[in-house]
Amino acid sequence: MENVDNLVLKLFEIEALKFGSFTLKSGIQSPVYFDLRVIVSYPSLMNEVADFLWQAAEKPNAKFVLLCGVPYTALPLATIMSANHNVPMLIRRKEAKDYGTKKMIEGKFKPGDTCLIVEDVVTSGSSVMETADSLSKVGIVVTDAVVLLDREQGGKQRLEHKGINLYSVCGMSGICKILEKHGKLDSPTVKQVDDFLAKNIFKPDTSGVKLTEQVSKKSKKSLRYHERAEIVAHPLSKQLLKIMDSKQTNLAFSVDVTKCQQVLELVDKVGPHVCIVKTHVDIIEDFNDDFITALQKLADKHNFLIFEDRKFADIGNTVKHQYSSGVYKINQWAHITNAHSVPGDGVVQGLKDVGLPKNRGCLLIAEMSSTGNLATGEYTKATVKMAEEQADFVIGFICTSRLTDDPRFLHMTPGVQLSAGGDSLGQQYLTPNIVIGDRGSDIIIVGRGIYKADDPSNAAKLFKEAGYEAYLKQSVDFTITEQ
Ligand code: 5BU
Repeated sequence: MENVDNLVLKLFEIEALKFGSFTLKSGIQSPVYFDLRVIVSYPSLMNEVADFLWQAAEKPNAKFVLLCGVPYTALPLATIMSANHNVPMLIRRKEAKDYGTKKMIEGKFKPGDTCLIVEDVVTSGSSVMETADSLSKVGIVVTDAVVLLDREQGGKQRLEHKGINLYSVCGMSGICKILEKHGKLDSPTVKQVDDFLAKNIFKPDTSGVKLTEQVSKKSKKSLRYHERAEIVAHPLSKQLLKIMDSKQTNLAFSVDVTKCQQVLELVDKVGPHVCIVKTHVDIIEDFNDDFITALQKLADKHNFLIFEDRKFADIGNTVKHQYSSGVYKINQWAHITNAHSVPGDGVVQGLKDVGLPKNRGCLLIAEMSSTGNLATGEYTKATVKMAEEQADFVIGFICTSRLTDDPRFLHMTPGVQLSAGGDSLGQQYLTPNIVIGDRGSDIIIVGRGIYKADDPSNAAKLFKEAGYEAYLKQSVDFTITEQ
């Protein structure tokens, strides 16, 4: 077994460790970049790295009966460890598409099994956390993770905060020392790396906080959908952001008509232009289970999520039943639902009990579009706090403007028409440009503006274009690299 100095020198030689000026995924300039993807071209080095990883986890006595590599670079490393030490492996699917119908974890396991997560580089720790979240959703226990290179930017502490010990083969400062000792790095570069580390630490607790600080310091703009899709932890948010990115739309269609056939016809016409179809199933006169099957087929055909606008507002025990039983059994088919925060966080907890096992997500109603509504000020603030505390299930808000810069939360705004105004019952309308561009929301929710139009498909296309254009103006496309 060679020592760590030799390993670091080899990684430097094959340019897996690079020094210079790099734009990271977050938009931050970094003097160092680790690109471990290249090691697949050096099989004997891969073997060595796998050995180092095994030792790093074995020495402190990490407890595990399974291994799982974080896709993609760590997959071959975990495979070698698994084969060499005869420890079964799991594969976590990276793609969120079709989530809900496909298994996210491949391989054999039983609830309570312990699993070691294997990773190539840790920065904030969010990729390890995401993998741990997916594993724990199916009952696998994760207490340990091992990484080849720790960028020493707070990832270890953040993981510890979540109950995961991180063992590393080497850290950023150790790497610099070794390379300096062997004449590969000069001291100004080492100093630059030290300065960078001192200023760029991810704080424990809220994922994405550091990133957001950086983004909002640069501008008040938000990240592009594809960048947010990489950051968010909830698979549904990921799926939604990917749909928004690929279909170039931030339009949710509120199909508030009262016959199944009408709903289905409208959704089939409008489907190509939307990322979400929002229902009020309790206004449908001839509701039946076949309707749901047909709606799900349209969701597959046109690639959108279904949001049942049920607005739960009772104690946890009651909403749990309202969400999963009765005629509508909402948790069985609606990807997203929503709740008022007025009962306190028991409402979220109750919904979560029957929603999370089905990978559902919930929006909290932090603000409303109707005139004279009481969801303002301290109520809105407390709702945001509630969402932050239940971020494994709460994926965002119904609101009239952006409430937090935390990129995990999706802001969805009803009360949208192509010109501002209102109806006779208190609804107030703003335009897509105001909602997305000026107020920084993410998704426009449009009902009558589409289904009352002479040509609903064309109306949806106009909303889609207006919303997407506003988004392009108010978001920033950072150069993407892997870290
Ligand atoms: P409209 O036809 O575009 O006005 O429909 C708006 C939809 O959004 C409708 O289904 C409402 O129930 C829903 N809505 C809203 O308008 N305002 C709110 O504050 C909330 C929901 Br919460």
